[in-house]
Amino acid sequence: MNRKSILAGAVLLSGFLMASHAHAFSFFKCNGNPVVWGSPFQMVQNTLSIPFGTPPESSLDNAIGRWNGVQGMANMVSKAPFITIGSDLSIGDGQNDVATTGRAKLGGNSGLTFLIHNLCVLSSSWVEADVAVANDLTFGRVAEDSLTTTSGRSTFIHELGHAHGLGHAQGFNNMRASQPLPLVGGPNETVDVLPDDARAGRFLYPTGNGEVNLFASAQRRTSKDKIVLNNSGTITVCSKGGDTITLFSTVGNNGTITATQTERWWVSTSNQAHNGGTTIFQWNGSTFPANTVITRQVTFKLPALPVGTFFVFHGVDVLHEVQESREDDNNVREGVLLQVNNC
Ligand SMILES: [Ca+2]
Ligand SMILES: [Ca+2]
Ligand SMILES: [Ca+2]
Ligand SMILES: [Zn+2]
Repeated sequence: MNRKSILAGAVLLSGFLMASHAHAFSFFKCNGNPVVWGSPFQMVQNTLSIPFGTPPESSLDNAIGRWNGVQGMANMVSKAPFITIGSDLSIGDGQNDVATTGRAKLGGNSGLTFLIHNLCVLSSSWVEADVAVANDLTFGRVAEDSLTTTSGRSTFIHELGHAHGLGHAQGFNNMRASQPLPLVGGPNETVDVLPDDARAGRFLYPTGNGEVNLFASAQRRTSKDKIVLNNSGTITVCSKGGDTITLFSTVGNNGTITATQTERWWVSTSNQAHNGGTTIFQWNGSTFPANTVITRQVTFKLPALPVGTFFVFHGVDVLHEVQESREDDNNVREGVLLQVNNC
């Protein structure tokens, strides 16, 4: 006998209580035991709504790859070698469907995951997870210095978190109940599993392996639990140098190991100067504990700079002191411009 649980935005209908672990992440529990998949599960792609070779497919593939990329967490999710072509995903057919569909069918949500579990006796496990994402979202790359509430990439990573058995948790993470979801920096993929999400995955599906990774982000979580840009607008300064500026700066550690390294802030007329540029400040020896996201206000005096308009970058481990699982998320373009006037 199976029971249905529906995870919908912030609405939860379930036979189980959600358990919060230590700080933030949450998961389903049966008789004190986490409800998990007994073995890896396959998602069946609906190619009518997620055609091969399209941005929705790359968003889905990215979400699968990012969850499986968490070291210390077993690879649980993959795509089935077969597809469906019907217009609706069927719930309760024992097959894990994934599709995009009209938002109205999702109760106005960006995504919905329908989870079915075995009857809870002493423990229980998942038997079906159907994932649907609204087809009015945008599925392309999300700019690191933006705030988006319409990203299919972010939504897929969130819904696949539910498919693993995670509930909502409010933090600088993908399992937040509401958009925007935070991003990592870098010129490549900006949607990734964030520290609290990774910790949850390692808790439910542990392999015992460790991971080393830091990243920079152009977003922060405020004391009122909003995700906002660290910096925005234009800061005007004098070319002779000496002006003091203050920047919010976010570093996350989604690995399992505390890392100490060197951070740098720099400017460039290029918006793709993720390396190089003109250094405006460097900070040696800052430490970031495992599974944390830390935002600080950093205040420093500017050097003399040429007249012009510059993009502002912030990087972590800029001296390559730490070998990481991902190096392409270390340097972020902040959402602010520096206007240097002749004076
Ligand atoms: Ca199904
Ligand atoms: Ca590194
Ligand atoms: Ca990194
Ligand atoms: Zn959700």
